[in-house]
Amino acid sequence: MKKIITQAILATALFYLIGSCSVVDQDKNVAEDITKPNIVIIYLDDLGYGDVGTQGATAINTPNMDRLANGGIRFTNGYASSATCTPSRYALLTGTYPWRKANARILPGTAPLLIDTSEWTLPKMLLSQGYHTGIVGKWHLGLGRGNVDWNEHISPGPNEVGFDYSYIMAATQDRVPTVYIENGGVVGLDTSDPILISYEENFEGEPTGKDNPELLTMKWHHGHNASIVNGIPRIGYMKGGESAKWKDEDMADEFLNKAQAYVKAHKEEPFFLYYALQQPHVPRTPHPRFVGATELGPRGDVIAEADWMIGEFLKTLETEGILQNTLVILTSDNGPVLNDGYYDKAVELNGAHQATAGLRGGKYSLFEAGTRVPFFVHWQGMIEPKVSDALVSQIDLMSSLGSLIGLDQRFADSEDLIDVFMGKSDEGRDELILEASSRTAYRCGDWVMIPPYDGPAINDWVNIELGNSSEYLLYDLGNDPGQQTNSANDQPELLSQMIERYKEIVGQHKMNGSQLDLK
Ligand code: NG6
Ligand code: CA
Repeated sequence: MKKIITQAILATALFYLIGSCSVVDQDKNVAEDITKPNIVIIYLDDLGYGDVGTQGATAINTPNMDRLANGGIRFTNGYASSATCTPSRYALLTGTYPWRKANARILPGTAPLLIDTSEWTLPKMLLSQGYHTGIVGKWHLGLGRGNVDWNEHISPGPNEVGFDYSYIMAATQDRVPTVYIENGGVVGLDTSDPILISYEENFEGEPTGKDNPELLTMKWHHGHNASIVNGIPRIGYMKGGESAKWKDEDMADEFLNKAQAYVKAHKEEPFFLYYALQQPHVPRTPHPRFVGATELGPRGDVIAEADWMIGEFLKTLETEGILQNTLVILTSDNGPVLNDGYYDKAVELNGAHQATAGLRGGKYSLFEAGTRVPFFVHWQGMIEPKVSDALVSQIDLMSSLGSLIGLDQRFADSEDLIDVFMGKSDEGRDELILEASSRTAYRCGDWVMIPPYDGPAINDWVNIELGNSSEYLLYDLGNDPGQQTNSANDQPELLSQMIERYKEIVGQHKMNGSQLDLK
């Protein structure tokens, strides 16, 4: 009898739980005293939830990230939209779930622009409201229309989807072309030494990581065995463009300088800066002044380096007198990975450091560490510091920031959570779809459901559990943040309701068979 009653109570509770998941709160208001602050998104690449001091790291000092975390809202349930880069960045900039978009997966350096130039984007929205908009750092959303001539003006790109100014690397630090591109032009290019790029085949006579190990200063572990630039073997083949090639060790300073210059040039008008740092993605190449900053080797050192850059950047906002008028958001495009394809001692020197903060999985994974990332929102004088457990996603920034500056519009999958981001409410999302390499999972309240997927349970290269299983997985994150107990069998009703709602949202989205894409 007792059991039946308990079940009845549980079923009622589930009804409310699931019921609440389909309700979107439309009554969120913007505080009246907010007009048009500058907005900066500091976006790290592969920074884990536990890589930040405030969130448990002791082997890396991150005083500047801590300053943002402790002086603003620190979200404990803040998510990137995907467990890899391109899809997360696509979602951040469009407010659209990446699994809705064909080809929103890790892109090669030759991929065409993923964002349609007719799509609404975060920078376009801000542009339409009188903001100046800039991006400095990693792009990785494709360029051109499929056959880019790197020696001509490269278009469409960031400048065609809402950025007034762009200073970017095309894809990733480990992919060619290894050059900076400013407003569509390769920086420092000597036209008598034109750039040729291919992801299909090598150019005759060019050394590769595979065939010329003697030329390498960093060794590849998996992938990364094509063209060699600065002694580092990359993904993809490149010939020419010698004078334009970046120096890996200087990249962090280069992006910082450009970000600072952007702020100085636009401090008189409202501006939006998307400052997309390359750390701690591979290849990890700290400037010599950060080598040995930690005992974790290059992975720890580049996080210390990134932290320093963030500190210098904040100082610039301060000395220019605009820190109090600038909303700063810091987050990461996906979770952490130690060995992501080079021998750089990230695994060997890791010691007790927990980049995942004990969450399961990591980059590429549907488990929590794939997408639950550092997520801090800071606005000196306007946001009261606090820790919030509200469920928020980077996808929500677009509608929320629109709402902040007075727009009464919701974009795509982006919810208006401005009151949550401003610390006035802890009512975040009710539900969220998580994504990893085109596979999706469903979170509702504290519960997360991962449907069955083919494919290996672990990716041996990166040594990360991917979340593939022949069974449904169901976890109560409130009591089991490390996802150790699969409750699917104990909670059949909850499971079936969650599956139903999940299917309602993802619709025709391919729910099975997607594999980890490491191309
Ligand atoms: C993978 C790379 C990995 C990294 C990742 C993109 C191999 C074997 N692995 O394909 O090193 O570059 O793509 O990372 O090549 S992301 O953060 O930009 O999504
Ligand atoms: Ca990344």
